[in-house]
Amino acid sequence: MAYDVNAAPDLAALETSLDDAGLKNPSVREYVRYWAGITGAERVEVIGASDNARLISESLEAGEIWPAGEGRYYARSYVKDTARSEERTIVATADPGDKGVYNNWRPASEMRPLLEKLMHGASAGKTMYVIPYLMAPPGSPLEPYAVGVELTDHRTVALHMIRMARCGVEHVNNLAEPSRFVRGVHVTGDLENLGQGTPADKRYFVTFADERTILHFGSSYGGNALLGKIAHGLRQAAYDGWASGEFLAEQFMLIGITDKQTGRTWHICGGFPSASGKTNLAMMLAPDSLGDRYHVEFYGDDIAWLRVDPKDGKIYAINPEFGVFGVAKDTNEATNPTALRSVGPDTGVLFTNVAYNELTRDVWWEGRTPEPPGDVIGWRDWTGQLISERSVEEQDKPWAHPNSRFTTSLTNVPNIAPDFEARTGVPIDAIIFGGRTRDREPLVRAITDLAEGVYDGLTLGAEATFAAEGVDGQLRYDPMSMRPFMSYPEGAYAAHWLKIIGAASDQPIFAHVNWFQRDPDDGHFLWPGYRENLRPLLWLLRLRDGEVHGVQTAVGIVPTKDELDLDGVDISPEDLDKILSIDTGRWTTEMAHREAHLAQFDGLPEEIWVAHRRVAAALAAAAG
Ligand code: OXD
Ligand code: MN
Repeated sequence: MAYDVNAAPDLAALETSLDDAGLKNPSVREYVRYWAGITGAERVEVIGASDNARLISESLEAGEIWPAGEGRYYARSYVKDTARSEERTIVATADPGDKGVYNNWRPASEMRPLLEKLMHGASAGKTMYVIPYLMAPPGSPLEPYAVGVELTDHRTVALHMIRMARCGVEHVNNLAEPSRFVRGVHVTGDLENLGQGTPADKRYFVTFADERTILHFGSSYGGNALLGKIAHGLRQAAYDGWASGEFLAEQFMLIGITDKQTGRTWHICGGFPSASGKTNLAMMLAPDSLGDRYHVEFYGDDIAWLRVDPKDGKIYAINPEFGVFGVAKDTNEATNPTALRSVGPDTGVLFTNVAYNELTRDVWWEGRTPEPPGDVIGWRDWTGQLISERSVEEQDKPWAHPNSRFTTSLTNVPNIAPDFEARTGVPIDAIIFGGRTRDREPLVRAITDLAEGVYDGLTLGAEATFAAEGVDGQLRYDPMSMRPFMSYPEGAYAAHWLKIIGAASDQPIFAHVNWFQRDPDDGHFLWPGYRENLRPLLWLLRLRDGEVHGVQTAVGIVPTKDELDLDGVDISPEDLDKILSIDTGRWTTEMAHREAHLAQFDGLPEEIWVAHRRVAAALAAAAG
């Protein structure tokens, strides 16, 4: 590829900088030279975890971040740059056969020149940070898929990467194949002139999946800019897992549950569409009445890679990440005390777009406490406006952005599993799916058949704001919670799931869970949720172990009332009946929506259609 010497930084300085950092991998060096030339960055700096303290000081000094208490920091993003942009996110490859329903596929030959043009000279005057990283516990059998190098021209993005991934030159210096790493280039661009959300939008977030190259232009927000996380950890890894036939990469949380009496630990992973409580579940503590017996361990809240170990035929999962990029809104002592401990003093946490008090250095977000701080002196909202200067019309605007975040490393999570860095990952006993559904979905229904479990994942969804769109009760389907991260066609995706999980001689149990059923009359939640969610999970594990049997229904096995340990739970008998029963009428309506949803996917394996027809027939039989 051409190397634009004229636009490049001082070449001798570049080489010295790579030498000084001990960056030895010749392919990485070549890649850095190439992109320094394209982007025109003024200087290049290789960084790793050990640079954190220095980068924090520089960022504080430059006014890019502010102190938010002892060892805690705060940043604001540009006001039009606060979330992932699904419309501007593209998977580009050479093969039109890679086009799916959700992956926004475009030819790589069209996208590559476009991105290079947008990035040309776009980092002039800036430092390009070179961040070698690993998206896996070191030594993992999946390590060859986990090595990457992100180039970013934004220092706060570099600070996020240090928290979210294992970063340092050691991850690229001794590769068996020096050119085998994911190449990620992040160029912020002129945020104030990118036309975000307008027809003239200039942003592009492209994963060139068959080239293992990620080029993101036009945002410094986490999901668009931390390339190790979503672009590599999900889109690229899902594609690699499929192309190699070796593994699955999913937007899944991963937890362990230990029975302190027997010393046995089970592991559960699972997918939940956004705003369905995935992080709260992943960080859950045992309820007080079960705390003497059970301990819940945290592995990860957002991504799991799954493979079968040929030695014992079990499915093993890793969390490829090194941190949590959690939504701040509604995080409090009741919903997620673990998250609050994880962002306490000296955790190095980085808050983004929450409200900030410039005098006390405190932070606040909606739901942190029932009411915002009474004394507004010093408080600024996420846009930087003083609360005390808000006009009457502005009084009701949120103080924090609804997508405001905390970024903290796994080691800050108080109940992090002792073996979270296990080379092999941990064996999976159960795979669960759960949406936010106000009726129809029971508290838990277990599925013991693989194709039916995959079918359930493919028909996962969450209630959208259909009040506005007038399609009451219909889900926004989000297959396996991967809709925004799909990188190859859905039919092939389903087949790959059947192949990978089908190869395990020790099959996990599947389940669909729902914490969000409501009373149709007064709207109250029928199940208390949060820590109590451990109870249906314990039932599921006991079902897998043959200790309980539940009741077989058309859509899976549900617990009997006495099989659920409800000691200390405040729930009325009527509500309990409701969340353990199947509304055949509502389910029959849902089946028609599912059929239309699945029919979009070319080449969906026949096993999935068989599962669909079996459930439909069982519902018809139950309806009489
Ligand atoms: C997401 C995230 O956008 O994890 O899903 O940040
Ligand atoms: Mn996520």
